[in-house]
Amino acid sequence: MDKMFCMQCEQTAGGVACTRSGVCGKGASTAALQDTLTGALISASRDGGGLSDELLLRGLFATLTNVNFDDGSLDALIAEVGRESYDLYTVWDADEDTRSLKTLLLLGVRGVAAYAYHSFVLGYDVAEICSFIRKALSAVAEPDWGLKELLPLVMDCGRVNLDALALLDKANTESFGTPEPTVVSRAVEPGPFIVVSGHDLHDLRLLLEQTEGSGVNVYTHGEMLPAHGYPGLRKFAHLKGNFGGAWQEQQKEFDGVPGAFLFTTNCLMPPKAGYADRVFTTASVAYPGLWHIDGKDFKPVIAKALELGGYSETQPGGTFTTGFGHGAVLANAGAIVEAVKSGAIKRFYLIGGCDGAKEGRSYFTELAKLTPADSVILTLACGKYRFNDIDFGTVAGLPRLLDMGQCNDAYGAVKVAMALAEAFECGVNELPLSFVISWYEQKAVSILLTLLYLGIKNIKLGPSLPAFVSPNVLKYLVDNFGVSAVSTPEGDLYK
Ligand code: SF4
Ligand code: SF3
Repeated sequence: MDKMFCMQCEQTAGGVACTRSGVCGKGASTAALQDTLTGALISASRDGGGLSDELLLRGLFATLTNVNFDDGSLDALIAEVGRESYDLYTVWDADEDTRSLKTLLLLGVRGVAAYAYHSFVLGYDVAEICSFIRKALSAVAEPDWGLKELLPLVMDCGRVNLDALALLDKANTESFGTPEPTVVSRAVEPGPFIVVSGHDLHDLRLLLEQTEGSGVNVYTHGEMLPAHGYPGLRKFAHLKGNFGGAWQEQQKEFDGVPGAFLFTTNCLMPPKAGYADRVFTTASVAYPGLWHIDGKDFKPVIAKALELGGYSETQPGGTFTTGFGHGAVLANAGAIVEAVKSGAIKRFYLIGGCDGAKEGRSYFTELAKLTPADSVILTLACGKYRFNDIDFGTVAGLPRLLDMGQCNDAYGAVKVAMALAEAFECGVNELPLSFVISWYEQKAVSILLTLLYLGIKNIKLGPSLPAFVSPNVLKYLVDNFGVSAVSTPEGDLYK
């Protein structure tokens, strides 16, 4: 099987589509199986015949970028769904506007599904969210639907994603407490250790419980960094700190490291021979040859960490600060409002979203560095690794850089923006607030749709615009929302 068509992420080949193999490392057979799985989920959504919410979400999660590279596990998922697959090439071959809107909808619900899955595993009711996902998947297979029918559904996807994010915010804070500002060490202590990557806090808690008293320390990686802010997770003394930097550095940073790695969600890169024997996956993540943990018994990961033994001496590192979720930021709302009124704070920048390997992403570092001393940078998701090791100083008694959490915590940024608008009795678009969003994978697509649903205008999107946005759909986004591609850091500073 050598035919594939995938344009779902920002690094798609030539800015158009991966058609022979994925820039992410995904092979053509894997891409074809992900299409078959998606098609089977579409068929199941159309026939209304009792596909469980859990399988719907788990299946969609397996199609996200940098999650599942394993044909065997995708085959098993397709068999579990047990439906004849709707042929996605009828979408890819449609006229460009239909293809664009159907793709936006499909990728949007992939993002929604990922957020809902995290709530589901914490025991929260995702039935309403799943019912929208089924409706959206059904729409992808409507042969005669065009702009008139699809555009409202695309916008509605933003609304449902807001619900999914709000539910996840509730699930996380009820399960682990309200995040508190926390300084996180980047040093690695001597002795055996496990590094946990991805977004799933539930998996992290299970691992912390299972490693308690074992002599194995636990470190976060990538999007797991904000876990340190939660009282219910930081109470584990062996949750020591954060390992490494941006996800796209993993092939360099993991090489030869004497610890075990556990991926709970994206972003997994194809592992190199120098460390593949110590990488484990769970939930929707899978890669051929890696040990997959089903059933959440992490004994093999713990055994591997003990076998490798860790470092004999402390590996030095600096610190990161995290834990400025909406709870912590809004606890300072009075001081922030006063600082804006007195002129001590003149502008807020929301610089957040995904990271990635492209050179153009240095834009986000440069922009953050250029922000003036009387401004606050709100950030979230893994794009922050472009600048979270920089000391931006303080303003009005607060750090200038406030890490609000994972992409999963985007609801917090929305809440803060709404609270500021209320305090100043204006709309969000009237606030001195710039949205500069870096995107890479499908969760960022769903967040963009949420920001549009909320009527937020003049979002800067980068490092490039999605390949699946047709000229007409782009015109709609520009005319109605002022969405634009990032230009230069200097040029975008006050826009
Ligand atoms: Fe290409 Fe991105 Fe699809 Fe991977 S996920 S095949 S890099 S478009
Ligand atoms: Fe990052 Fe992969 Fe999107 Fe959660 S971890 S934001 S890219």
